[in-house]
Formats: sequence, C-alpha cells, structure tokens
Amino acid sequence: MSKIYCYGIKTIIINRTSALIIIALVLSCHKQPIVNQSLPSLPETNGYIVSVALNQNQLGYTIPENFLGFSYETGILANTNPFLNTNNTILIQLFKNLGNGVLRVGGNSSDLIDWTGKTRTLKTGPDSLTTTDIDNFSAFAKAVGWPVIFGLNLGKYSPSIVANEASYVSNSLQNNLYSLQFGNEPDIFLSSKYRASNYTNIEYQDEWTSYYTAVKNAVPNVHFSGPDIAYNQEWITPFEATKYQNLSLLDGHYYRTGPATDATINHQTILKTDIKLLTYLETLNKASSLHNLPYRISECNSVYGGGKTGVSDVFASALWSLEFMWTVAENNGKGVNFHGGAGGPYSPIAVVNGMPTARPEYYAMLAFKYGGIGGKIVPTTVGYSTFNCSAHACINGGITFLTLINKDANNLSFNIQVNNPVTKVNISRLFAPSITSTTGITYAEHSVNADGTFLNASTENYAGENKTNLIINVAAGSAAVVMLK
Ligand code: BDP
Repeated sequence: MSKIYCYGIKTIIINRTSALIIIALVLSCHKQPIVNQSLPSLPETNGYIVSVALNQNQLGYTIPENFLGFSYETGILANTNPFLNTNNTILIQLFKNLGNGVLRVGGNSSDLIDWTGKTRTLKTGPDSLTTTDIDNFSAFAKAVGWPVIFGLNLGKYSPSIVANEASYVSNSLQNNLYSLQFGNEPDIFLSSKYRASNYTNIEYQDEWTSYYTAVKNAVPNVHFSGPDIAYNQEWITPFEATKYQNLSLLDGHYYRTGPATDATINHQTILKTDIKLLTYLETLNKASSLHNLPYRISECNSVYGGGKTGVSDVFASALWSLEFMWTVAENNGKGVNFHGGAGGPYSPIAVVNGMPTARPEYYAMLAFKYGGIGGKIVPTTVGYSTFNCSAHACINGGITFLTLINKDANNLSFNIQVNNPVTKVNISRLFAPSITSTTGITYAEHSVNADGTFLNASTENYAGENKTNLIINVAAGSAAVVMLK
C-alpha cells in the first residue's frame, strides 16, 4: 500500500446502466474536503471490481450498544499504582471515545492470584489481590461507565475464598458488575497444570456448581457468565444445557492464531480467510439460541502468547479486528473483549513514552463504533472474486452504514447495489501509510489526540443523485465506512 489516496475530483460517466454512480478518489497532492460533488470519477483500479449487494429490506438483529470491550489480566489490578486508575485520564478518555462497552477482568493470572480480603500494604506482592485493588478498579470502571465481567480463581479451588471475594467485588462494583465467572479457559486447565491430565468438562461443571452455590449464598443478586473456554467448543453446548438457568451470558475466547513464538506467522497470516472462526461462532450461536442466552467473545486477539511484534501491533491487525468484530456481530454475538494490558504487541491501548496510546486495533474499534454499533444488520453479499476483501452493513436511524474491508494487495472498486435510492454519501476511511505501519493510523481522516480525544469528522462527501448503484474505491490494505442516506 504505497500510494496515498488524497482527495481530488475528476468526472467520468459510465453509462452501462443508467443507475450507475461512480464515486471515487484520485491521487492528488492536496487534501481538500469533498463536498456534495456529483458523479465523481472512477480511479484506475485496473478493473479490480468486486460486486456487493445489500438487502435493505431484510434487517437482522441490532448490534448492542455495549458490543465493544476490553479484557485485562487480573494481575494488572494488583499494583500500588495500577494502570486502570481514575488518575489515568487519557485512558479514561480512550474508553469513553468508544461509547458504551464491557470491561472484562480475568486471563491466566486470575487462576493464579490469591485473594487476601485485606488492604494492600507495601509488603503485598503482585501475586495477591486485595480490597484496595478492587476499590481502585471499581472507581476506574465507574469513571468509564462500563460494566465489568469479573473472573474468579478456579485454578486454586476454594468456594469459600471465592465467595468472600465475590461479595467484596459485588459490593465495590455495585451496578457496574455485569457478571462473575469461574476460571479462565478451564478447557486447557490440564495444560496449565491446574488439574490432572484427565480433567473433563463434567468435572468442570461440578466445580462450577459448587462455586455457584457458595457465591449465590453470599451474594444472591449477581449474574454469572461462562464457560470462558479457550477454544474447545465441545465444552459449550453441554455447559449451556446444564447451567442455562444460572447464566446470563455464554462466553468463550478466540485467538486468530499462535503462539507468538511461531516463526511462520506474519502479518499476512491474520488477513487470510478464517474458517475456524465461523465454526466456533456457529457452535456458540446455536448453543446460546437454545434458551435465548446472549453470547460474547469475552477474550480475543490476533496471536496468543501476548501477541506478535510485526503482526499484532501493525495496521494489518486493525483490518483483522474490524472483520472479526463484524463476523461476530453477523453471527449474533453480542460483543467482543480485546485482551491487552499496559503494553505487549496486541494491546489495543499501550503505554508509549509514558502515555496511553491508541494502537491499530483501537482504530478498528472506532470504525466499528461509527459503522456498526446500534445498527440493524443488513444482509450483504459479496459476488465471487479472487480478491481478499469483505463487506458488512447495517441500518441505524434510517442511514445505511457499509463497511468495506480491502485486505488485498490491490486497490479495489466495490460496485455496490442497494434497494433504497441514495441522496448523500460520506466515506470515513480506516487508513495507514502501509499495512505494516504501527503509527500514522487514521480513522475519518483523524488520529487520536495526545489527550485521548478523537474527532470523527470525515470531509469526504458526495451527492447520491437518487441512484441505487455506486462504486466506492478502497485502497489496498485499508477499509472504509460508507454512510448512505
Ligand atoms: C489466553 C489467556 C491470557 C493470555 C493469552 C495469551 O487467557 O491470559 O495472556 O492467552 O496467550 O489464553 O496471549
């Protein structure tokens, strides 16, 4: 992706069907606002055209307001000066830019850490979780306004300790507690060495029930989610079948690939079509529909093992995560939580030069916020092509939002067919100097400001001329959120 699309205008009329509008970008030196130009030009995409048909008359489910989310290790709370604290105003602003969301705490450290039930002192180590840590975290969650999925320690089995911790967490978070869960990725407990090698989902279900009973006795009004598995989808349906009356959310994790130490993984790996994701979501979707439970991907990211430098921290990860969010939404998932910390290659927000900084995935979350959240899904069909791309759409407040993701090495022209005549078009691009860029990323022509604020204000506007057929050009290795009024 060496070329930069700037904004100049040239007009060509293509008259194969009278209903064809060509909307385009051409290379020019100056970035000028495009305001209501009619019949913009067709750029040279060497005939690389992909057909996309939207069925605006057959709306699907509404993407929830709190679809977006972050996931953090419990260990990140166990600190005298934790990352998630109310003084971290830039971080709070970065959360707020995304609107409503869900914050999940768990990960491997949740099954290792010891609940003390006491305040943190200078002698308390990072392997202990204290009341001080929970109170700091609750204050942060309340400042952000995101409800919390809180993971409790099942690795070190103790229903009584967990009931005590659950009481404290619930009293501290109050209405900001979304649900409690027991154990992180119990389907791989044996490889984590928390249990013997013959640990099964049946044993997990028994342990879960003991925890549930103890916690419910201590705090009757909390909600529960699970099974929070790593990947073994055979655990999902039996868990749902036996626990659905005790659950308010079914959840599982998803990592595109891994481990990070695998030398064969590069930024192209995560851009390939992901069949395994579809199978996984199908299982979750079917299980959750049995008793109308919502499901969520409570922890996810590109490459497990903390993420891979050159893959998880580059712009390719933004395109991967944007498509991932849409795929979850199109399969009835109610949300995703991107795992991260204060650093590490896959953290959507990382501390750079002492400041919380938006990484490529964060920009994808902005693109999903503005192009997906709150919308009713519109069935979208991409015609056969050999190009690596996808299209997704929804309708919100009478406006159609179309997300076009070009993972290909070629600039593509998407030939869009809609039912409703279009009067106005606005394009907000998810863009970077190159597919391997770690900086210089923009959405809607803007980067996140140093104080964490973000301005969603693309100037790329066109007249729609009541047409139902449009061409939208998307540069290689970039994406676009197209608003059709
Ligand atoms: C998941 C764990 C999380 C890890 C992550 C990873 O839940 O704690 O950080 O993998 O390997 O399986 O990156």
